[in-house]
Amino acid sequence: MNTLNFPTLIELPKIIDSRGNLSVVENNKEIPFDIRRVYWLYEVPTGELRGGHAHTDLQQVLIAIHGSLKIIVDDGKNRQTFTLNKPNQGLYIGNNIWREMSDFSDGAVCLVLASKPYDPAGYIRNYNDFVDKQKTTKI
Ligand code: T46
Repeated sequence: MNTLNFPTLIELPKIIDSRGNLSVVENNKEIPFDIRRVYWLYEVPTGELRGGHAHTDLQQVLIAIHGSLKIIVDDGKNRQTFTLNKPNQGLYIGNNIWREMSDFSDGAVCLVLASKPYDPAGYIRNYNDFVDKQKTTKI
């Protein structure tokens, strides 16, 4: 399975129509994995932070289907902040990436497409542990 190294933006189809626009994704087409789980973040209070963890074996694509949010992604060496604010753009996040979400706009909805079912044991929740693990992980 193709696993990209650092998070990257994916442009999604936007089918423009006078009746309203439509975007679509399919497994292994726009989304580089089989979608096994879908969840969404919404009604996030102003100033609230989410994330603050990494996954050893989980690929995800985040789409701000309404409003906007910021997301910091970090592989233990490099750190980048993305702003998600288009319903036809997704952020692909592969394995072993720390993520922190903030600055949710009022009414923002973030859809997340995930490659695996929910597994609480698959989270690394301490940043120093994550960085230490990255130093010993072969790429
Ligand atoms: C991630 C970012 C983008 C479930 O029961 N099933 C699920 O599939 C998920 C994702 C969460 N939960 C429960 C576990 C917690 O009791 O929902 C609660 C909130 O989860 P969490 O604090 O992990 O939510 P976020 O927004 O900090 O992180 C989530 C994902 O967990 C994480 O994988 O990458 O969104």
